[in-house]
Amino acid sequence: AKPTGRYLHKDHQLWAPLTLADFEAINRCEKSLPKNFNFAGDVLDQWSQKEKTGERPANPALWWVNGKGDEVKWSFEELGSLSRKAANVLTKPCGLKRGDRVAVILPRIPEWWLVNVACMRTGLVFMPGTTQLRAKDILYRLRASKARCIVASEEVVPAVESIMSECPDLKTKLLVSPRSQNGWLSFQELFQSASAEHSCVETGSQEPMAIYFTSGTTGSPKMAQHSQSSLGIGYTLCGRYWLDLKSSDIIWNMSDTGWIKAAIGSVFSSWLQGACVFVHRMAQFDTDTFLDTLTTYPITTLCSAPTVYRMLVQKDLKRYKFKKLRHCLTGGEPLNPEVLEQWKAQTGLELYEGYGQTEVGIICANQKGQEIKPGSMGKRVLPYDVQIVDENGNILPPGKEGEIALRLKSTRPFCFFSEYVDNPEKTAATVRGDFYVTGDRGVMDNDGYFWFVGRADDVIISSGYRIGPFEVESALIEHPAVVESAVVSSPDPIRGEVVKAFVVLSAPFKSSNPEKLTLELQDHVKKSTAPYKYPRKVEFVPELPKTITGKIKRNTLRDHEWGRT
Ligand code: BCO
Repeated sequence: AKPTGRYLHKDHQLWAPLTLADFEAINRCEKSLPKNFNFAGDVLDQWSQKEKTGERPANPALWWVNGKGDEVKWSFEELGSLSRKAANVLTKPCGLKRGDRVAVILPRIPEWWLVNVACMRTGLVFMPGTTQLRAKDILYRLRASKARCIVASEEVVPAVESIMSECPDLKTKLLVSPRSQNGWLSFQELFQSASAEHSCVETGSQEPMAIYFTSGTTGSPKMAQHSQSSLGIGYTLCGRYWLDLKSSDIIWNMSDTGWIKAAIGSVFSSWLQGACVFVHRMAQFDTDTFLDTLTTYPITTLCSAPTVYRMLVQKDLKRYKFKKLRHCLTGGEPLNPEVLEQWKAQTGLELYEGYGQTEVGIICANQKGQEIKPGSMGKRVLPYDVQIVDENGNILPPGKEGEIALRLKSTRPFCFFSEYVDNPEKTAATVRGDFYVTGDRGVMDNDGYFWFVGRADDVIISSGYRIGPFEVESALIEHPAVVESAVVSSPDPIRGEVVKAFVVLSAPFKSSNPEKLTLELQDHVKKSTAPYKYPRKVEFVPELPKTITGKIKRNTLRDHEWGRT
C-alpha cells in the first residue's frame, strides 16, 4: 500500500513512508507537519509491512474478548484487509463521501475499531457516542452535526427510530448485529460480500478526522473537531513516555468507545507504537471480572479512570497475581494520593496520572522515568507549553493558583482541536491572550509539576465523565414535580464527585415521600438523557439561592456541599 504522508526534506524520496522518528520530531517541533497524513495508510499499514518483514514481534494489533469465551485476534495485516472491506461498505452501499459525518454508537465490539479505521481510509468524519445516549441526546447529535449516517448496535435502534423523522440529513442507518432490522442496512451482510481492495484516501494533515461532543456549563454539548494529525500524530510522545509502550506490549484501556480516552489509549497512542490493543466487552463494569482479566491475560499496561482504581483498592488485591502487568495509568478526573499509595502497597506498581481533555488530549503526565509526586498530574507533555494564567491571560509564577492554559500563539499546537463546529463564539471564548484556557484551576510548582485544584466553571467531573449541569437541569424540568432545579458537584469517596440536584417542587408533589420521589426523578433523568449524568444525590428545597437579577447561584450551593465558606 502506498503511504500518503510525504517527507518534508528535499533530499528524501517523495513517497518514503513517515516513520515513528518523524512523528516524534514533529511533536518536538523539530519538523513541520507533512502536507498529507492518514493514520491508516501512514501508521497502520506501515506496521503491517513491519509484521511481514519480522520487524514487529508476533503480537496481535487487536485482541478482543467478551468474558463468555469469544475472542478476536487480528494482526495489523488482518486489521488492514478487514478495515478495507469496511471502507467499501461505507462508500459503496452506504454511499458516503469524503467529509461526510458518521455517528458511531457502538459498545466495545471489534466492529467499532473496523468502522473507525474505515472512516480514516475513506476520509469520513468519525463521531463516536456512548451507548448510554438516549433518543434526545442522539437527536441533538444527529441534527447539530448533520450526520449522513449512523452506525449503531441493536440497543440503540429504538431510540434512533423514535427521532428519525426529525433528522432530514440522515441518509443511512447501518446496524451492527447478527439480526436484521427493517429500514437498516446490515453491516454483517454487506461486510461479507465487500471487497478487501481499497485505496486509502490521501487526506490532508489538517483535514477533519473526528468530532467529539463535549459538555460545558451552559447549553448542549459542543462539537470539538480534531484533524487527521491532531489525533493521528499528536499522541506519539504520550504513547512512548506516558503509556511507555513498545510493539511487544499489550495495553488495556478500559474507556467507553464514546470518549476521547478510547481514541488516545485504544487507537492512536497504542497503534503509533505498534502495541496490541486489548479490549474486554464488559457491558457492565465489575471489579471481579476486571481483576480476573488482569490475572488471565498477559496485559502489560493498564489505563483506567481513578474511580476504577478507587473501586479496586477496596478489594484484597494481594490475592490476585497479575499475569504480566508492569505499567498502570489513570486520567479523566483527579486521582487522590491515598489511592496511588494503596495501589502501590497492594500491587507493587506505581500509578502514572495524566491530565487532559477532549479538546487537547493529554497535556500533562507523570511520564516514565520522571519522579512521581503523589497528588500531582505530572509535567507538561510536548509539544504543549502549559502554564497557569490569571484572568487576563498573564502567566502566573510557580505556587500561584490560576487557570491551566496552553500557549496558542504564535504557533498553534497541531495536536490541539480545530474548533467547536458551527460555534465560533464558544471557540473564541476559550482563548485568553496568547492562551487556550482549559476551564480547570491549578498550580504549577517550582519543578514544573502541575496540581489540579478544581473547575473554574460549573462543569461536574464525576467518575471521569464531564457533565454539564444544564443538561441535567433540562432533564429534571421535564418532570411535573420539578419547578426548578440547580445541579452542582458534591464530594464522593469513590466517584470523586457526583451530581447533586437541589429541587424546588411543584405544589402537587410537595407532600410526596422524598425517598420515592428521589428514585422517580433519578429514573426520569436516566430515561431522558445518558444515565451516567443522573443525580446520585437529590435535596428538596423551598427555594434556590439567586442573584438580584434572578440567576441561580450554583456556586453558593456547591461551596456548601464541599464545606467551603
Ligand atoms: O451506579 P448506578 O448503577 O446507580 O448507575 C449507573 C448504571 O447502572 C446506569 N445505567 C447505565 N445504563 C443504564 C443505566 N440505567 C438505566 N438504564 C440503562 N440502560 O447509569 C449509571 C452509569 O454510571 P457509570 O457509567 O459510572 O457506571 P458504573 O458501572 O458505575 O461504571 C464505573 C466506571 C468507573 C467504569 C465508569 O464510571 C467509567 O467508565 N468512567 C470513566 C469515564 C471515562 O472514560 N472518562 C474519560 C473521558 S475522556 C477524558 O477525560 C479526556 C482526558 C483523558
